[in-house]
Amino acid sequence: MKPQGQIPVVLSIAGSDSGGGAGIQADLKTWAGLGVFGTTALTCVTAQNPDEVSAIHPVPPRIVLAQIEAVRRGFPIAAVKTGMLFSAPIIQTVALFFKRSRIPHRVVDPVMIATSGACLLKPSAVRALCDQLLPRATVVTPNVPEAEILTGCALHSEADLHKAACIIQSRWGCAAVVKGGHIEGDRVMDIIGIGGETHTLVSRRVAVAETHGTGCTFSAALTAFLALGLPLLEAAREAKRFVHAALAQSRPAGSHHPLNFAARR
Ligand code: PXL
Repeated sequence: MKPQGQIPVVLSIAGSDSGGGAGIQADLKTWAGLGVFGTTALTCVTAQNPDEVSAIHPVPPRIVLAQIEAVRRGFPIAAVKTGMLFSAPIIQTVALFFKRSRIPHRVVDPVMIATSGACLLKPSAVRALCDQLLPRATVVTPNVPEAEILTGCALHSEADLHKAACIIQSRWGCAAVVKGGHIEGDRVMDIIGIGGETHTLVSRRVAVAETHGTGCTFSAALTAFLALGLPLLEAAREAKRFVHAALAQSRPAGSHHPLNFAARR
């Protein structure tokens, strides 16, 4: 049967991961299976595989803007996500776009450090992220180390994650999904702060050798489900289910274990 009607268009403003597991590549692979049409504005070219980032080449902010504007002129963008933004001038460019464009769903994945340890956001750009982008986000999706930097609090427990989700909501007026994967335990708790309340999403921890790209994939899936019309809490629940299946059904690729973007949920 031929699908009917319009397909929602989504935009990723993020970096390229030559290893194919994270960044723009993860976003497009996620979106291909979820029934949305993915478009991109590349912020950085990175040379990397899951073990190392060996080079980062930022794209000039005017070229980032030109990509965004070309997509905007061509398509009605239902939802946008940001990933690796790297520098304050790129963040300023994206923040201005958020301010002017009024796209209904704006997901900010505050990417700072790769799982391999490489720095994906210059320390000097954290202020621009907080002051210019977060106030214009609908939802921000930090992991534990990112939430610690955003809130200035050490996070060790589920109660700490709830506290962080509350702080983010009240400080920047956006919803928050604080992902608890870095906190040890056989279950993974993600805390959603929305409308002044917090909710807990729980999944069984998958014993895996590699988690490279899980953050990008979660925020991409969240963006897709928002574009498809799900309310935020439901969209986050479905996005978590997507990442869990992609981890649980991972297949080896050489010595690596990339996410299975075509996993059955
Ligand atoms: O997962 C964060 C991330 C985002 N964007 C790019 C990356 C990574 C992690 O490696 O490479 C381009």
